[in-house]
Amino acid sequence: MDRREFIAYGSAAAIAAGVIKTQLEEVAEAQTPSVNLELHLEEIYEEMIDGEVLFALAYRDPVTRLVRPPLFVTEAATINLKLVNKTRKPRRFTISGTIEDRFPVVAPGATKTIRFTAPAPGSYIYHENTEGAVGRLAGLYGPLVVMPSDGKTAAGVHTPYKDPTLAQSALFDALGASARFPGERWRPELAKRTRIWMFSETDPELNQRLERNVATGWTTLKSWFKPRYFSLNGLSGFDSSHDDFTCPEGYEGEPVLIRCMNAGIATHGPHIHGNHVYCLSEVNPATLTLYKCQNILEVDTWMMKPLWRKDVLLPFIKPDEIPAAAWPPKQEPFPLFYPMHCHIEMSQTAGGGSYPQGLVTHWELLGPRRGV
Ligand SMILES: [Cu+2]
Repeated sequence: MDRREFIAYGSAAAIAAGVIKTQLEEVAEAQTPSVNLELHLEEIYEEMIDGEVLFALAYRDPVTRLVRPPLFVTEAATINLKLVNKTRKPRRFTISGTIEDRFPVVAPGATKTIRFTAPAPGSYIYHENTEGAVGRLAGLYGPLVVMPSDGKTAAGVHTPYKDPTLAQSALFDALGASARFPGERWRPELAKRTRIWMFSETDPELNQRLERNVATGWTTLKSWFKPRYFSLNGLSGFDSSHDDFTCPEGYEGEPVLIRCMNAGIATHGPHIHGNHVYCLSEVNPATLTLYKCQNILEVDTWMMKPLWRKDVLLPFIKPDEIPAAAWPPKQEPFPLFYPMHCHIEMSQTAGGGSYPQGLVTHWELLGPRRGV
């Protein structure tokens, strides 16, 4: 494979072309108690939003060719994960919030299958950690989503968690069954009702050191790392704002779960317009282990420190700035577009100043409640 092909496969074009398995298919496959997964660790070239082409690393699904593929599994499933290290350095797989050196190092050119039990239902980041954050900053990361085998509330309503808390149950029970949340329940069987927002950032200096295969300086990384690109699901600016896998869209009353994750080393503050979101799960800052919220906050900005995961629910209700008497709007045509942008402003640029080509996307309210 030549350099040009690497660039093509690493870009959003491969995702948009529909040559990959949909998330829905992956969800269906995840129902089996034992899953065999395979990830190849590769050296690739990736095009940044301003046209700059950088050396990078990535986990790749060898079948779909998708880089940094989301892995969907069911709680307590046995996962047999075959790792093929095609990079020039030893690599160790790890999962956020678990023991750092739990899995063996895979030598360059070697293949190893590791076996583990899926952790508790929730959102996780799989990544590489032989040199601290270097592996994931160069692109060796991806989302691991664990779904419950039975996530229902006492009232029989689906949630993404095992034994949902009282607050979580109250929220999910109210969706589609209250004046505040008219419409539908959250529907786990529809891929579009769940989105993943994975944040990261890139400093070309680090990528160039890796390409030249010289010392990365990883022990002092925090003192010199200066990101020039900020990404959402590996995309930035215009690309992340128009990506089918990234932008939540739907009609009024079709709530979407957004699994936010931060693979980088910068703290991010996603901020959303149109609707507020409800925080469902967070991580313990010291251990990075997940917990389900006992008290659900309604927020328009939420903090994402390195390796944090936070699930939030975007309710898809009538935006507050539109008076009830003026709903549905007649002068402003649907769809209504609302931005999500990181409120830590350095992340809104690319290449040191090109705005707004950083960590940004939008969500689309396609129309009023369907069928009523
Ligand atoms: Cu704003």
